[in-house]
Amino acid sequence: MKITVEFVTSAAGPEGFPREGPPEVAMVGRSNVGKSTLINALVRKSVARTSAAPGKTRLVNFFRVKAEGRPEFLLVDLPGYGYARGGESAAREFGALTGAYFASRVSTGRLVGALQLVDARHPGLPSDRHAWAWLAEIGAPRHVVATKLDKLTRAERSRLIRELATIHEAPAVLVSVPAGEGLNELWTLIARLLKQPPPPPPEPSPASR
Ligand SMILES: Nc1nc2c(ncn2[C@@H]2O[C@H](COP(=O)(O)OP(=O)(O)O)[C@@H](O)[C@H]2O)c(=O)[nH]1
Ligand SMILES: [Mg+2]
Repeated sequence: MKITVEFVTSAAGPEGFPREGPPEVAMVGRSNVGKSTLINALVRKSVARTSAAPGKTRLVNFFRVKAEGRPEFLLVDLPGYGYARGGESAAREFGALTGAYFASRVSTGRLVGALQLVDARHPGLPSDRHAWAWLAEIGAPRHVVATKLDKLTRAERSRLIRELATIHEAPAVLVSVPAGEGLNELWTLIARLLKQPPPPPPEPSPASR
């Protein structure tokens, strides 16, 4: 499968989000969970900046991806949440920008999938549960992807699959970038998302009316 990818733009706020373009698939998750690494592995090119030091991405980065014989889409690298060292204000800032992204994309129907990445070693972290519930509340089409599968033993993997199914009430895609595992499954999921029309936007909540 031939894949072409190009960086589109970085946005520090909603005014920087692209106004038009193909449907979007967004990677969301804690800092350091492997969002950028997974984007690079999917497109087989180093387009997204990865870092061993968490808490670096404070921008929403958009990449245009076209795989041979498949519809074009934007792959979106969101700022990580749940990282404390940046302090209270950084946590709020991450939350605000990611929140603004989903609010904008769900209401316009541009988002066909929110891929929530969770660390295979730590299923059910409070920040991940909170994000998962929040995605449901705003009506985002959500899917769980467990990263860093290579860090688990075989027995731990079986337990992880059961735990994720209980916590998220949905099947998870399990990936390891160094082992090249799960990438085909993820491409299959993305292809399915692109064929599905996005769900209608949710009713505005009483608070936002
Ligand atoms: N062992 C292992 N390490 C990974 C995997 N994916 C990412 N990492 C490492 O996790 C760290 C954070 O990755 P990064 O993609 O920058 O995370 P982000 O903050 O979510 O974008 C880096 O040191 C990566 O090399 C994986 O599947 N297996
Ligand atoms: Mg990143």
